[in-house]
Amino acid sequence: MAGLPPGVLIRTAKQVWTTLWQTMMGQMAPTSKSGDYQRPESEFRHRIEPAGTYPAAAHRYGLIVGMGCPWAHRTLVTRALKGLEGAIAAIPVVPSPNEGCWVFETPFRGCRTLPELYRQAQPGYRGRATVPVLWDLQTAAIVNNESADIIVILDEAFNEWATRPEVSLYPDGLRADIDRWNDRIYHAVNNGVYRCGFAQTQAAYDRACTELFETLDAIDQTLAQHPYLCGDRVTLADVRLFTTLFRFDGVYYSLFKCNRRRIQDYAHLGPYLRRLYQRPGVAETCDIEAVKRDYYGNLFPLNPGGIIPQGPDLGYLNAPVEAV
Ligand SMILES: N[C@@H](CCC(=O)N[C@@H](CS)C(=O)NCC(=O)O)C(=O)O
Repeated sequence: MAGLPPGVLIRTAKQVWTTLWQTMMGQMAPTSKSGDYQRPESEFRHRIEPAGTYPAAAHRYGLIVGMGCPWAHRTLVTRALKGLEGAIAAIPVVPSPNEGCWVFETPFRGCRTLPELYRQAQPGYRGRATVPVLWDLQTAAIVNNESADIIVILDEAFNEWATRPEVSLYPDGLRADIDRWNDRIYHAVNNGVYRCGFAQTQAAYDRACTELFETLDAIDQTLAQHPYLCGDRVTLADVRLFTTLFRFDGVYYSLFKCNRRRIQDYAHLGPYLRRLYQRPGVAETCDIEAVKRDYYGNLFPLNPGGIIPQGPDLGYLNAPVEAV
């Protein structure tokens, strides 16, 4: 039988590893003094406007997306719900585990990596090269790199080319309600799972995890009353919640330690996730194997061995759903 390694080895390895871990986590996940994860602000915030620099047009814009990323996924779900797949291209990137950045599947405008493209579009750019990007193919410019803006743009600006223009995900009458859910869900759920996973102290993790599950419980109660967050119709609040819920049982539950409960064990959240998943075009935007590969394979400080777990079984998402 192999014995335990001698104490001195454990102590040395722990010390070295902890120092490295803190350094890498600091790079990957900027934190406040108390160890709470803080997400950097997006820098490109232009709009699509009729007489502006970026007017609406078919085939002029593309979405640079990574399939694992929940923020990029929001834009693909919105594009699908509106039926904009034919008018707005998706330009895929995949994470490079050794370089810590996104790389194009096939070189794009002579660039191999996304940071190169950001610097081509804005010489001297030193911020993070994140997805999603709403990219102007005509002028080779970054229109916007904030998913919260891009989904509003996709909802409003391209109706002329949408196969489902009647779908309005941010209608005037519901905006206050949608915004209220967005604020709450962003902090406690969308970013909340990252605050759990990237916490660098026990207290920061406990705060994030408690808030996450209190919010999920409250949402579950709301969904007992009506099928979507704001009533009978799907809105951008649902789109924003959906991409986190889709990743929850497969990744956040284990890798980010969000393991008080699985989504599929909630009375209403599980059926809600399935209801959204089965809306036309949405399942095609969902690739759980890519999600698992991207998270488990690339967040080295959280999973140094890079081993990708086999489960869970998400077959319930394909089970028959009540009329939507
Ligand atoms: N505020 C951005 C956040 C996007 C974001 O954090 N994307 C991550 C992937 S999940 C990314 O591209 N990270 C690359 C990096 O930070 O270098 C949004 O919602 O659009």
